[in-house]
Amino acid sequence: MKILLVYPENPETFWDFRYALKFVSRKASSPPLGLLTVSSILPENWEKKLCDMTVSKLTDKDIAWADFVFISAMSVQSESAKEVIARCKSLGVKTVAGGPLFTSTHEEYDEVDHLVLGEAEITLPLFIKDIENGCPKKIYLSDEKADLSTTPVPSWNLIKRKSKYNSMAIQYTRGCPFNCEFCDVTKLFGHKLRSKTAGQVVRELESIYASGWRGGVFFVDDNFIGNKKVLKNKILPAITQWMIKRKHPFEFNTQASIDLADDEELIRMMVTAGFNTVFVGIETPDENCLTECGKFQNNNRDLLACVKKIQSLGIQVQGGFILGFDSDPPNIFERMSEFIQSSGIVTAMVGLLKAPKGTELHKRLEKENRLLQNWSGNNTDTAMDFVPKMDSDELLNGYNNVIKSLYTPKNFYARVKNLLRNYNPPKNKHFKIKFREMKALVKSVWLIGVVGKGRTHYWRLLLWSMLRCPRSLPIAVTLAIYGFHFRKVYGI
Ligand code: B12
Ligand code: SF4
Repeated sequence: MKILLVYPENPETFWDFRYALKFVSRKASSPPLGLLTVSSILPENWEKKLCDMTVSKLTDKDIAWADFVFISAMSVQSESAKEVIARCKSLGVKTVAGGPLFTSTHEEYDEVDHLVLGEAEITLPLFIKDIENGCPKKIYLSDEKADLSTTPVPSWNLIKRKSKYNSMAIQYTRGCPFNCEFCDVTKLFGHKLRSKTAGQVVRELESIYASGWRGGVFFVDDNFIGNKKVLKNKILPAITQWMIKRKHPFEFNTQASIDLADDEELIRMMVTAGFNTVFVGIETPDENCLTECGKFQNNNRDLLACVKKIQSLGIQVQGGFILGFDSDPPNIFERMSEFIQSSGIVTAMVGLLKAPKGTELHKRLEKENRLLQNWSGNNTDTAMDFVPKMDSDELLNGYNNVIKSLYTPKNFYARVKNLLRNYNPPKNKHFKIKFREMKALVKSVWLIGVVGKGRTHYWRLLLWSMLRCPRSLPIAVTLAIYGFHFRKVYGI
């Protein structure tokens, strides 16, 4: 059996980092881990090829080669996914679809031959058995969640052009114990935290290492610190030992809840293991809004102090923020900008509240008769998918003002300085400037420092970092490049 695994194209978004990746001659942030995992579950004797359309073109020849085209996608990729399905149809090749887009909106994909939904560890073996018996069904659905301790190592051998990616990826846990009203992670993966063992994590690190990769590795867990005890006693010591044995080939980033700030020992252990960046869902500085969306882990704490603490111990914080809650007070826009500006969160994804299908928010708004169109899948687009409590124009204007104020060169560079004043980068004896990074620096000098908007701010930042915190100079350049991407995406 010949299987072509296809990851459709992404539109331009905040997180696709396309303009920043050009500086380091990369095309995508990370490979499609879902498809690599699916491939590892397929029978060994089936032939497999991967086409990640972010890094390479999908040709008719590729499609015609396959007995089945397996497609995985997020909602944001729906347009490209539909095109791929139509192309397969016209070439007479059967399609199999799974992953978040199809799991949350499968009723919109009648043209797909086989919808294998939910977690592949559960539904894919049923499909394989039916294929082998010549009676595959249209749809495979299950509420059962996989036991990750039996998930095989993803098929890294399928990635032929690793140099096109900025980082590789590992998933240690699935599921999240929290219950934020707008979030579909818990709908897709449940509340119970399920994890791989330390042995599995080390095997995955080893397999990425053996594939020749050196550089960034993204732990894609929705909340890496979901079980702090196991993390401290087993996982982080295992990662640290492995990193020492292999002479520190990787740098890690991940996602975590804000209570990371409560555990200094855990932060220090993460830094020792090689973590340098964490994405935190902060959402809003307003207590009532936090209560409204059920983000209780963020309530009753000094969020600013939490961010500063994580940064000062050596981990950069990226943040997710939301405007459009029913409880948003009229001054939320100023408060949001002020909070982000003084936090030194340089990569601040501010989105309008969205109500993905299946979420508690979607259910509530449906009852309240406030739903409009379907969500596009992009958290930072400005089309409302429900009727907000605040006047729509006021909300949109306020939102646009927040974005403009955060990403205008003056404020953006001031925020980078805010971070670097407080951030304490780990002394990295293993850090070597690579050719690619030198090229990025040269490109940044030309594109940001000579022809770019806000070039004086760029030079001031570089000079300031050289004098005040020379160890942070590579970070200053990287963040200046991020700024270039954000300004392009937001048209600033
Ligand atoms: C890593 C990640 C990213 C990476 C993408 C890397 C990549 N190349 O895929 C980055 C940071 C770039 C990213 C960006 C975005 N992301 Co994202 N991301 C994730 C995250 C945290 C992990 C994905 C992952 O690797 N999981 C591990 C693998 C093993 O799981 P999986 O892909 O789900 O695959 C399993 C099953 O779904 C299934 N499966 C998957 N595909 C297939 C295919 C077939 C044929 C079959 C049978 C089964 C199957 O089997 C797998 C094993 O069980 C998820 C959350 C999550 N917990 O999954 C969000 C998530 C996928 N992202 C999401 C969103 C919204 C975004 C953004 C739109 C946010 C934004 N505002 O910009 C952007 C899009 C940017 C862009 N244009 O690229 C949503 C998608 C919701 C949806 N319904 O589509 C998720 C679910 C998080 C959330 N709820 O907010 N993301
Ligand atoms: S937003 Fe984050 S913390 Fe909240 S339920 Fe989703 S994954 Fe969990």
